[in-house]
Amino acid sequence: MSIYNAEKRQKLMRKYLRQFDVTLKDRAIILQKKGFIFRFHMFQTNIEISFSECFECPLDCNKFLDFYLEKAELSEAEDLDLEKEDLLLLAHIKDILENEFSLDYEMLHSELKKRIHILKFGMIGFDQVGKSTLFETIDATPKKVANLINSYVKEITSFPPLFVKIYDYGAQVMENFISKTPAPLLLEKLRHFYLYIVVTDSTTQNVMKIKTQILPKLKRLSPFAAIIVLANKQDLPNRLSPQLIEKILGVRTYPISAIKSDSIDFFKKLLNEIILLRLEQMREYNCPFIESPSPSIKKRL
Ligand SMILES: Nc1nc2c(ncn2[C@@H]2O[C@H](COP(=O)(O)OP(=O)(O)O)[C@@H](O)[C@H]2O)c(=O)[nH]1
Ligand SMILES: [Mg+2]
Repeated sequence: MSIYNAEKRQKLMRKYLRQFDVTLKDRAIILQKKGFIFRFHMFQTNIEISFSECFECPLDCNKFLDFYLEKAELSEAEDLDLEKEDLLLLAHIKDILENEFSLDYEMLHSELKKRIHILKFGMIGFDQVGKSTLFETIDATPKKVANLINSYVKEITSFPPLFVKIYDYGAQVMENFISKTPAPLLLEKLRHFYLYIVVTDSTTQNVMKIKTQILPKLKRLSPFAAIIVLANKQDLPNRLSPQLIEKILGVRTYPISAIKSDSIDFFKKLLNEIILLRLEQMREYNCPFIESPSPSIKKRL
């Protein structure tokens, strides 16, 4: 599509959209209905649906369900000069506003709520730096991640209603991620994380590779995700100090030796603190999807 065409299409769409109760933000078309936010994007064929309560909430959960636009009835009055895809998008907008949109709203509600309660943490780093050694210390049964070689997930369920999934990826997966042409499926799977735990063996070479090959990619993939660095193998000689690594990477860095029990305790405490902080933050912003904890849970925390 030429720039001229895109501009012309946008202009026409904007003109036509004036008659509807929608908000326009750049190329996004946002409408609220039945307790949900529907976000369309001009020239795209998907809708993102989230809870109305999440609209303009300062927390960055970024939880929505993606649907693809199916066929819709195009009325003859709407021929205009619009392209077929734009007419389809408009037809969907109209359907939603007029309650003609066929969607299982109950399913949508429960599915979205489930997503809001899930926090995804990813162990990221090159081969042999200690990711799996740390992952193994988490008390939960590992499950294989579908479609990814040598990759496992563990689920932490001791912070209801939050449900934390921690992922450990195999060497091939990480190789693919840092390659020039990572698989779209992998990028999709690595998106929307709450936290990336980047592990380094604390050598200069490894830290520099993280700086140039991993961090920029993670930031592009999930701009809202938190990132921490674990400066591992501090027991070995000639390792960079966590202070220096933090300075080089510009990311909060913690020193550890994954083969030592005090480091494992520290790692587990760190994860617990991060989960608790998130829970507190959600309560502070009165997230309606976080019920107040029962007295027994409060005591345990
Ligand atoms: N000396 C030392 N060895 C470690 C440390 N952490 C992990 N290792 C060893 O480094 C190797 C690679 O660890 P692994 O967890 O499989 O790395 P991964 O490829 O990042 O998952 C194993 O032999 C571990 O025992 C550490 O802190 N110090
Ligand atoms: Mg591993």
